[in-house]
Amino acid sequence: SLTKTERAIITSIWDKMSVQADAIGTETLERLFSSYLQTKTYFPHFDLHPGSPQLHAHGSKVVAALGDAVKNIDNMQVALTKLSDLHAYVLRVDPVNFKFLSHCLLVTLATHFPADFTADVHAAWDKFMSIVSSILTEKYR
Ligand code: ZNH
Repeated sequence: SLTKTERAIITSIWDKMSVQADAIGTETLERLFSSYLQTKTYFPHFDLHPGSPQLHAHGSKVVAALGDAVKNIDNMQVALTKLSDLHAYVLRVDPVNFKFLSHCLLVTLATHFPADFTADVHAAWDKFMSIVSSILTEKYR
């Protein structure tokens, strides 16, 4: 689980990214769909061209969900229950894709906040995203 220092790092980066949630979520998805083409297969009903309204809307939702996790950092499992059910039972996203999405978010954070993105910040966010990802994939058979 996350140390006190890691929690502080995650919260402080969240404060910066929350005010540009749309831009960060959209860029994360643009990077995901251009680097890991197979991830597009989960969104046959979306217009996935860079900057599309659906990309913006979905990117904002994903970042908002990360915000819920940050705000409930001591109780993430409970906060993410509904999303965990959705990904496991309805969407059935192959867990490997969570690693790709996490990577794309980290790259996006690094480009938006270059001065903040130290090795410690990188490591804390990597750990946070792997905890969120394991909660979202833990109900898979
Ligand atoms: Zn997911 C959906 C989050 C990952 C795919 N998602 C979703 C949502 C959210 C999320 C919030 C919305 C829900 C509602 O509406 O209710 N995700 C998330 C997160 C993550 C994720 C946080 C990580 C960390 N996903 C993911 C992946 C994938 C996905 C990796 C693949 C690739 N999702 C998805 C889909 C959907 C979702 C497909 C649905 C969409 C629509 O709208 O249709």
